This record gives sequence, structure tokens and C-alpha cells, in this order.
Amino acid sequence: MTETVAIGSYKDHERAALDAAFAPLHLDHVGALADLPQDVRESVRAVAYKGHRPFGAAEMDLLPALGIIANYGVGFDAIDVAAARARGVAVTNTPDVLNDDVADLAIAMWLMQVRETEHASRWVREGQWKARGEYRLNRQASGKRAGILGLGRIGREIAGRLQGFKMDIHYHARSEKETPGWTYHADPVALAAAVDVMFVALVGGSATAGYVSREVIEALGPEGVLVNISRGTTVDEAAMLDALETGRLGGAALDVFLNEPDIDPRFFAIPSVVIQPHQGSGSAETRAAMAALQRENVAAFLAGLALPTPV
Ligand code: 8YV
Repeated sequence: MTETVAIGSYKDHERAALDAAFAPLHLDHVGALADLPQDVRESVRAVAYKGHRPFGAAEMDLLPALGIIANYGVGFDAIDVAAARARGVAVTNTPDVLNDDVADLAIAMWLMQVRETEHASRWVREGQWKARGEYRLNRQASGKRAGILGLGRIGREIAGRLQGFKMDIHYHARSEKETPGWTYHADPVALAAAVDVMFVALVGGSATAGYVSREVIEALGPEGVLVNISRGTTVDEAAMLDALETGRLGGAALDVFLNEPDIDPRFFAIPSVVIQPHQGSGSAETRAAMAALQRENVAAFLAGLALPTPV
């Protein structure tokens, strides 16, 4: 009997820990569920999910005894939570344990963009420093105006770090928060117009798709920088590419894209873009904590206990 299925590409040590705890059946991707024999599908009660492909009603209906989808990651936009609710399937995620890593990377990417550290490093490696002298001047990071789009757990960590950079903090969220000294904007376009750099820390999913619209991008403007550590879907990517290529947006620092990892090759030709391979939570320490929390959710479900982190 197969009680648990682990879907996705787990590191060897994560896989070993899953095997020790649940002896799951491993599948590379959610599409492989359809290939399982019916008796196997009917015995599955828990899925440990690590992936960004949609896990929707059709996949859930392949597993009639399913009781939990334990997601590896804080963002659960790949999982149709309404379809899960309708079927009595619990969904859990791995919040909080990755806040520091993701906020750290947001700050690092912003500094890379404005101080041009990637280009400057290449200047040295390619012998240009010796041959041609000083690297070109770039832009100051500290003391500017920062906007946070989405003031959830990760957005707050980013804002907290930015205070150390003597930034003026502005934000847009669904509602105004108790944040003395920070400026609330009811409209994302107004936020973009008020700041030098905007950090996108929204949740993913249909509710925020294209939230960073053409208007928001234009309001950020030729001197503005967009940093995205949330989901590629939150930004109108076509509008962003157009604006970057024509200088109507000053720059971008992106850890997330549409169609990862097969991202739009236009990004590669734009020098003002910092590109990261969706590695916000990707330190060994944080991934260990995420994997452990995912396992704790599966274990609690199988033992009939309260789930540590339901969504
Ligand atoms: C991924 C993430 O889950 O937590 C999230 O929402 O985007 C990441 O941590 C991770 O890349 C594993 O797929």
C-alpha cells in the first residue's frame, strides 16, 4: 500500500529523510500521477509536493483517499486550494523559516543592480581594470526611497533590513498597517511614483497576476529599479521587458520569472537586469528547515494530529 507520494526533485538527503519517515513513492512531477495503477492511486493519503506545476482538481481526483498536500515552499499558488477544500484535502506550506533568506537575497540583488557588482566583477576578471583603469561610476544605494509591494512576513523583513540602509520606507498592501514612520499608499501606481526602488513581495496566484502593471512600471520610471522575489506572475513581464529595453524602466533584479527555468531570452541581453535562478530560499540551512516542516505536516496528518502550518 502506498500511503504517501513525494512529488518533485528532492535533494538526496531530503529524499532519504522522506524515505525514513514515510517510505513514499517518488514521482518526478505531478503529471506522473496519471500513470500510476488505480490501486496505488486509491491508497494515497498524503502528498509531499515540491514543484511549481499546477496541482489542480484533475490531479486530486486521481487520488480519492487524499487528505493532505504538504507543499515545500511558502508559496502555494501551484495548488488549487479551493479544489482541495471542496474535497476535504488539507494544504500546508512552509512559512517563516525562509523569510530571512528571501529578504537577504532581495537586498543582495538590489545592491548588485545599483552598484553593478556583477559587471564590475567581470571588469576585473576580464583584465579591464588593469588595461583600462577604474570601473565606471554607478548609483548610490543607501538613503533613497524604497517601496514594498505586499507587506507580509517577507515584505516586513525586507523593510526592516532597508531601515539599516537609512531608506525612507513606503508600502502598498491590502490595508494600512501599524508601521510608525512608514508611508502607506492605497494604490500601487502611487507607490511606484514615490520611490527609487520597489520590492515585490506579494503572494502569487490569480489574485495578484499582473499586479505590477504597465502603469506601475511606467510610474517607477527611467531611474527606478524593480526587485522581484515573489512570483513571475505578479509582474506584467512583457511590459517590463519593453520598458527595460527602451530605458523607460531603469533596471530590475529578478529571482522569479514566467516559464521558469525556460525564461524569456530577451532578459539575457539587457545589461540593467540582475538575474537569479529562483534561489531566494536556497541556503542549505533554510532548505533543511523547509523540508523538515513539510515532513512535520505529513507526519501530523498521518498521526491524526493538528497540522503545524495549514494554509
Ligand atoms: C520554492 C518558493 O518553494 O517558498 C516558495 O514559495 O518559491 C521556493 O522556496 C523552492 O524553490 C522549491 O521549489
